[in-house]
Amino acid sequence: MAGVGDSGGAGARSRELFARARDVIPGGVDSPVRAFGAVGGTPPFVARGEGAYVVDADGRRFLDYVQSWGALLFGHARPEIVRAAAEAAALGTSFGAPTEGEVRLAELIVSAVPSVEMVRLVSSGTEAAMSALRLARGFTGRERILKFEGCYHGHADALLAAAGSGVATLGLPGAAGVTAGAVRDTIVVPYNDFEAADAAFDEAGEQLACVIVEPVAANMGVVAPARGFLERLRGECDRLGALLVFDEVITGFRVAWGGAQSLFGVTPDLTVLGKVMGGGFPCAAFGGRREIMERLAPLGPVYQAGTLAGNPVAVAAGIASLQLAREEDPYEELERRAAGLAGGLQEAFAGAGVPATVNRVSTLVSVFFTEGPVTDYAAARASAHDTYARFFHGMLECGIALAPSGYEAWFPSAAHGDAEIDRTLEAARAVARSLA
Ligand code: KE4
Repeated sequence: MAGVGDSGGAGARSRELFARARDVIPGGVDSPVRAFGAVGGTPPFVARGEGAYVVDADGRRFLDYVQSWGALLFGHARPEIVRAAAEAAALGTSFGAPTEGEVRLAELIVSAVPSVEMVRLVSSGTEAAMSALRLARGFTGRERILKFEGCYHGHADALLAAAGSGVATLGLPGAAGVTAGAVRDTIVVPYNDFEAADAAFDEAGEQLACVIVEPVAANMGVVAPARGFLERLRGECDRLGALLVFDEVITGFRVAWGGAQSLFGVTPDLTVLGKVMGGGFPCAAFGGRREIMERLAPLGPVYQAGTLAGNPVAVAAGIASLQLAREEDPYEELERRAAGLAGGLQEAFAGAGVPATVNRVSTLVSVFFTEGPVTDYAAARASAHDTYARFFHGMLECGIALAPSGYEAWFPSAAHGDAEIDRTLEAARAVARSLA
């Protein structure tokens, strides 16, 4: 198996595939951030994954920190998850009828997430966030929503205002095709900005249906909630009769078994989930208090549906992923390694005299090339993303695949052992010196 070959770009097979892909798929990718737009070069096309590693179409092996954008808490192709999906598929891939697996996955989620009494399974985080928003509006009878600049909740129209992740990566104004009407009721303020949030609460008043927030921002890079910030949102929602929605698509089952809400002790009214709960398959969810969830069709008037919602193969993988999380309880070890990684990265940049801020919350890490601190989207945006691109390619040449954007998190999995962390830090020290 070839090692990492030439500098900075993909091998011949990936370049050939990318050329073919761009002929039939816009930008050659099925999700924009994968196209390397922010870092330049040609994306390696992945042929297979194994634990902490991926192997590309040219046989080059990379230590992978993308891990399907955080969906793989146990690394690529974890045998228990693969076996569960394969066995389920052999019994039929989709029925459009209720199945036992959906009940078991829903019971697992209810047992894990403090605020969730009932849950509805869907097929993507976007669908989960969009549906939670509609449910909040249906339950309260109100129309306005508050979101935070740099937070990303998928690509539903109302939530694409000032979004993070790929929208920020590509510097898109607010995503063309989104009508003024679609975002008219969306108020956007900076993350961690108490004054701006208070002003928004005063402006919206009792027109406010909900606040939707990433309890740990991970789509502007990783940014922790300021002390008291989540509590402020909780208190204001209670005062106004609005719902608090935590988007835990990334943090759910990633930062703790009970998600960020269990870490910070703030209980939302609705929770959006995805990624880890699907084990790498299209399976997401939204859930919350029974009185809210029972407004959903077929019980209530808020409509939401999906042909492949609760798909038996995806659900089998999700159950396997969550059973591993509950039985192996990887969080303490994951956090120890993430802390070692973050500390080592900060030392590498300091040692090379490169201005950098490494943010870590629990098991989530990201690097900003700025003196810092980075506590909101403006600071994340002001960091040197050209330097991030150089760092990205330097690490890729060392066989380490990071997110091709400075607005994303690093997702070390349970398969990233001490050897992987040490190898990452050795490479980071070398690349940091090349940045100075
Ligand atoms: P999906 O529709 O991509 O499954 O989930 C949307 C979503 C919702 N909420 C949060 C907090 C999210 O992070 C996401 C999606 N995450 C991005 C990566 N930061 C997905 C990667 C991509 O767009 O390709």
